[in-house]
Amino acid sequence: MEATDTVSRSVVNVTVTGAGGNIAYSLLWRIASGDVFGPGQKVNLSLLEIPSAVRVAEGVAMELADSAFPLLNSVTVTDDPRRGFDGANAAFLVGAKPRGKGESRKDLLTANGRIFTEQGSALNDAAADDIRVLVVGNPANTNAYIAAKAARDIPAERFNAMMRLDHNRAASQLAAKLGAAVGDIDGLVVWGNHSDTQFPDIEYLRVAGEQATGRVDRAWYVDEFIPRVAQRGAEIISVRGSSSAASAASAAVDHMRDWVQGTGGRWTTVARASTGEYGVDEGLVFGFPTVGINGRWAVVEGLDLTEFQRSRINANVEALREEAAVADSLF
Ligand code: NAX
Repeated sequence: MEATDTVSRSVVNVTVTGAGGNIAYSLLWRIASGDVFGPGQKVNLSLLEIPSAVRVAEGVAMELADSAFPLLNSVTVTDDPRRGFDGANAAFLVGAKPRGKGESRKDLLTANGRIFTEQGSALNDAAADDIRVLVVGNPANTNAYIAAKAARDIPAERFNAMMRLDHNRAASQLAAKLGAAVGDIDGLVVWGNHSDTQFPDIEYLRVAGEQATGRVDRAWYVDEFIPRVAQRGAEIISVRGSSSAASAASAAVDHMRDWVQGTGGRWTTVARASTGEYGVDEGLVFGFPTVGINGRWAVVEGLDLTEFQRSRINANVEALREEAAVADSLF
């Protein structure tokens, strides 16, 4: 079945995990209002939670009903992954186990490895052929790597990790710095991992169609912009008192909408399994410059890389290689 089929179905089946959490509380309303699949597309929502939070998800489902969305065909709540992903055309994997006090990165990967193995396997058994999976829960890149591995019959390219929030943060910072409209920013990419090593890259930046890299002060770019984008999540926590939720949901909407409906030639950042592009190890879920065409992603290829770019990209390859090695050793 062709990937573009999703938009032509009479009803699209959409699963959201972590449905009782903060991001879902914003994301579900945007899906139900038509922001992802279009203003004429009906949706069935399946809310997947862990048993202790099913009651919360049921309350969320009640509020969705009270919102009387004309496009919302049905809402179901479950703690059974196979039921939750039954017939799914799109899945937002938002729920994950956060790092507890004193837990190492390996502990975090182990706990999430279990969740994403189970969900990958359930997707494999239950989802529709045109399934698109967006992993939001952290560590997003490696969780997507694990889920893709567990879903043996689903092509790995159908598992993405979300780096659109990093991309949107970078675009917004650049627009403010250059006095430009954020909608005029293009040619931007955030390479690598959704973590501190991520590399927001302005080497190909265009503003309103014009090459604009030279308009950005190099010292600001290296010393302020890159670390600010990479640490924006921590900055939001320190100011707001809790982690990014509405902006993360908005980025998830942007990502899935562009996957289904295309980017009209504009670049975005998509983290998905490398097929060896730019020397990135095959299989690592890596943020690349990407365009969306006819329901599919295409990595922007053939870009020349400077030494600076190469070293930043390599730092991400090494970090993701280490995470993948831990994940591989667990299963
Ligand atoms: P919350 O703690 O508010 O909600 C998470 C929900 O997931 C909880 O209701 C929990 O019961 C549920 N859950 C846990 N394990 C589950 C499982 N196995 N199946 C189904 N549901 C499960 O977190 P929230 O603020 O919504 O954030 C969710 C995830 O997004 C976190 O892992 C967070 O780190 C990650 N983020 C990722 C971002 C990205 O750019 N990729 C940015 C925002 C956010 O930090």
